[in-house]
Amino acid sequence: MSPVIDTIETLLVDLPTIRPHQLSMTTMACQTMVIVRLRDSDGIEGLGEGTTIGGLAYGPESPESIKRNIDTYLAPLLIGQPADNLNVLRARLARHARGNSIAKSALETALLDAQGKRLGRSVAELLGGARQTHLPVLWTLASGDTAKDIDEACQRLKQRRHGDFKLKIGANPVEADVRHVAAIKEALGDRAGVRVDLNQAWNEATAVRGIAALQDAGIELIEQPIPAREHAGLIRLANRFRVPMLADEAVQDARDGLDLAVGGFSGAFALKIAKSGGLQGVLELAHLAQTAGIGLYGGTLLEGTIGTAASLHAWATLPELAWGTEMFGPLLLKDDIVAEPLAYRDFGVALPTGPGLGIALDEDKLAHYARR
Ligand code: MUC
Ligand code: MG
Repeated sequence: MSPVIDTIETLLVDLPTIRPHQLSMTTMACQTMVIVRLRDSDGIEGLGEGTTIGGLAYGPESPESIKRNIDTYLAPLLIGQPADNLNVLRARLARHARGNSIAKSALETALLDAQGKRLGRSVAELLGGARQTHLPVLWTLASGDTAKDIDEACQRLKQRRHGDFKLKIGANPVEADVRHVAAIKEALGDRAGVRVDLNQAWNEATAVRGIAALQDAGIELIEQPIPAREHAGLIRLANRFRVPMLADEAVQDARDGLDLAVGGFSGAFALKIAKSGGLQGVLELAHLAQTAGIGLYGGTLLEGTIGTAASLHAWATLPELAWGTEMFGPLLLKDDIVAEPLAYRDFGVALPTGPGLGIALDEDKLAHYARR
């Protein structure tokens, strides 16, 4: 007889960041994660995480809405159901609840973790098997200060922690942003690749001006320069410049991916389990992109260790990540709620081993940081 899903508990967990993290739409001093603890009738517990950036600054789900919508609408759809058929459970969530991709991703992660523990298999194995066990990880420079960013990048290179850097820009006038980026690229030279993420900050005319200057400065990738809905504009920019465009907010799921590919987009997609409603959805997008010749990048919504590990299990199954990953979320946080942190070394991170996600909670830390 199949085990059934008995209980689903959600907790808001607030962890301070190691420094203010300045993006075009918000500055973060703290990250709030929604942690899911799903318990099945055979006593197995699955862990999940749903996390976004800056309350409602990044997208339509906030930590509080993720928790409330799981508690009120999504968990009751799962409780009492057989726990071991993920395709049926995923379809049930899709049929009865629209949107809420971060909440769905948190639940699917917990279901996969539980199923992996039950079968003695890692989540990557449940998804067909890992093709790599060490994934490259870049670092995001976003202190808001050019000299501090250069110093931070030099330290990370010296520690062999990160070999590429993404700069968050768009909060300042274009000329100031370009000066900031060019100074960092000049200081790092050929030692590191430098990319930028606008988080939708520019209009198309500003983007044409800004990207031309960034291309001249030697920047290797331009992430989401214009608003998410402007697919046609992003395709025009991709065709206009030598430097490739990375679609992030523009590509939530396979449907967006198809629209961009059919529209003639060239460049790359940022994959995020949170955008695509979980690991299976994000892999659907990844496979579509591969077929269309679009490059892949393992993206983060700055999740903590649980969400980062879940993403790593998905990325590990892919044959190629042309632009590597940015799975550095746990390193941006002052502390962690897991017993064993992820192993970051040699410009990347090791895929966790063991059944499920391969992650165990530190109950004391969780109790300390959980919101009351
Ligand atoms: C984003 O938009 O890419 C990734 C790194 C970071 O600092 O923010 C995220 C989200
Ligand atoms: Mg982005």
